[in-house]
Amino acid sequence: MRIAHLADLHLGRVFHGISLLDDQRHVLDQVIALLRDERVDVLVLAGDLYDRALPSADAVRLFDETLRRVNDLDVPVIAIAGNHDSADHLGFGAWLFARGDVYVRGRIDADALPITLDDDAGEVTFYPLPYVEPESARALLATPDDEAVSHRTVTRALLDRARAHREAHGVERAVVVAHAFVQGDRPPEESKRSERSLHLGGVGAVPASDFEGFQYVALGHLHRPQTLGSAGRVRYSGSMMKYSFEEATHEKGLTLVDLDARGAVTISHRTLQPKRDLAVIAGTLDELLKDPSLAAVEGCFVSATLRDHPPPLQAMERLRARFPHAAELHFERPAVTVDVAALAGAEAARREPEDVFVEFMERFLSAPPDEAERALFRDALARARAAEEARG
Ligand SMILES: [Mn+2]
Repeated sequence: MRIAHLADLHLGRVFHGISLLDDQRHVLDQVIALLRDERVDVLVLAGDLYDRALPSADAVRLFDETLRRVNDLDVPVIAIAGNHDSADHLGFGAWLFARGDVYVRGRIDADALPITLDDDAGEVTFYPLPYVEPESARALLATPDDEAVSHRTVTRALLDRARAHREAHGVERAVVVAHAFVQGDRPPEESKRSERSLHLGGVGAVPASDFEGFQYVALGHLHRPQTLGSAGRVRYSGSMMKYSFEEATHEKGLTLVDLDARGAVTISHRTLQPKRDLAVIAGTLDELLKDPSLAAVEGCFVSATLRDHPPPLQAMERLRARFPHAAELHFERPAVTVDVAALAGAEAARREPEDVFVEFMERFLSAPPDEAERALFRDALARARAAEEARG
């Protein structure tokens, strides 16, 4: 059986105020082509299908359209909720969709039943572990009130349930689909910005060894594609696209898993090309606007760090003349320390405000303000004082 493992679609994501819907459609087109050309038997979506619990109408339409296109290829879909999804919204009509080979698992209650598909060698059973807040799993797991429930205890309970089912039904080939923060031997490099705080202080982590004994574990949540554990059967496909500048160097894609008759797996990563890639650039504004080697990233979402000193005026506007999708702008500060507390403290109160201003400018910009800047400051000061007096 050939499984396509895709995760963290985050449909409807807005990136620095820009809708990514067209970019997402562009990548999903490639997913559809891949399912067809690579003769995939089942598509697994390991959570965070949507970016928000209440996705926009456009995002819902894109997912609906995608399901239809996959269904037209006669490829079954197994999808679980991630921490960005609403389990109940995602679970709507799931019992009905199952009749069309679309198996959606939102909640972890009795509805989160395993799914069994056939290939020439027999049956393969998929155990869905949708994301769940530990506290809301308390009743279901019958945890005593005085006992803490963690992501790990919930995951272990659900895996126990899967193992019990497997034993009772003599399941030989079993695949787990989960959305969780799973840790291998080494702590994963992961962008914190692109994830909600699922694992503050490592509390939410589940060791990869908890998943032992299954033929494959299709994970979602961490955005960097990575295989955990020595056996190579526990894997994050990574997110469908780059969703933060920390992911700029990731190679996004989906994982193809070939599960043979005896339950051995062969894994390969298939790259998905973004419509607009992400680029992180640095230099003076002039360099960035003229450097011919940056022609390749003109169409990218750009995060720029400017080394100009002092920072240039209207920097973003000027940057966008060449990089229309410039999204982030940082200014590299020279290595000076400004003791703001001292400048604003009791000693400063005894000095002339303009002298404090000059000192601040000297330290911060390594040059004293010119006459025009001094005039601007005096004007601002006069207006601030007038406003203060008016208030009485
Ligand atoms: Mn997630």
